[in-house]
Amino acid sequence: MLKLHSFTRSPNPLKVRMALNELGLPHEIKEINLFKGEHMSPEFKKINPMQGVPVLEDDGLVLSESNAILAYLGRKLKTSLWPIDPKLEAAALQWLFFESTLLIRRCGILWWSETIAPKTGMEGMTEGELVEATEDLMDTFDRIEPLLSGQRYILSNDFSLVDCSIGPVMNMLRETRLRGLSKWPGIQAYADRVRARPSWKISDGDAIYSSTWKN
Ligand SMILES: N[C@@H](CCC(=O)N[C@@H](CS)C(=O)NCC(=O)O)C(=O)O
Repeated sequence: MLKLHSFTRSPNPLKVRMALNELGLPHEIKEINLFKGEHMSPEFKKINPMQGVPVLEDDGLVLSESNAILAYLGRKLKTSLWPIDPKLEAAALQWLFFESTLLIRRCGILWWSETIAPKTGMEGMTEGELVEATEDLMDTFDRIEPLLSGQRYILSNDFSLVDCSIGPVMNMLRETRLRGLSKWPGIQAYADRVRARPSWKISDGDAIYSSTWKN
C-alpha cells in the first residue's frame, strides 16, 4: 500500500493528501510531527536527506517534493486528473513549477509568520521580508486573476492534480494580511472552490489554520 510521510498541520503534505483522496487511492499515513522535531531523527533522514515532508513510498520508490509526487501519481494512474497528451502535460508541469518558484515560498513566509509563529511562539520573519513577499504575491495575483476569473480551475473548468498544489497554497493566506483576497475575486472564488471539495475535508485541510488547533 502507498505510504505517505506527512504532517497534518503543514501545507506541502496537504497537497499530496488531497491528491490521494481525489484519486481514491488507499494509503497509509505516517505522521511526522515537525513541531516535535520528528523529521530530524536519523531514521527519517535516511528516508529524506532534506528532512522535510511529504515523502511518498510506493513499491520501492521513495519520493519527496510534493509537486513531483503529484506528477508521479498522475502519470502512474493515467487518470483524468492529469493530462496524457505531452503538450497538455507540459502545461500542467508549468503550473507546478510556477507554484514551487513563485507561490509557496512567499505564501509560506506570510503563513509561517502570521498563522504559525504567533500560536506556537516560534520565530517569524522580519516585517521587511513580509512586505516583500506581500508585494511580490500581489504582483503575481494581478497576473493570474484574469485566468481564474474566466475558468473554474487552473488548467480548465475541470479540477486536476495541479489544483491539489495551487489550491492549498492559495488557501494558506486566510489567517494572514492577505486574507480575503478581495482584490482578486477570481482567485478568491478559486480558493473557496478548492476548499469546498470533499477531499479538502477528508484530508483535514483546515488543520493548516492555527485557529482550528485545540492545543
Ligand atoms: N519543496 C518541498 C518542501 C517540503 C517542505 O519544506 N515541507 C515542510 C512542511 S510544509 C517541512 O517538512 N519542513 C520541515 C523543515 O524544513 O524543517 C515540497 O514541495 O515538498
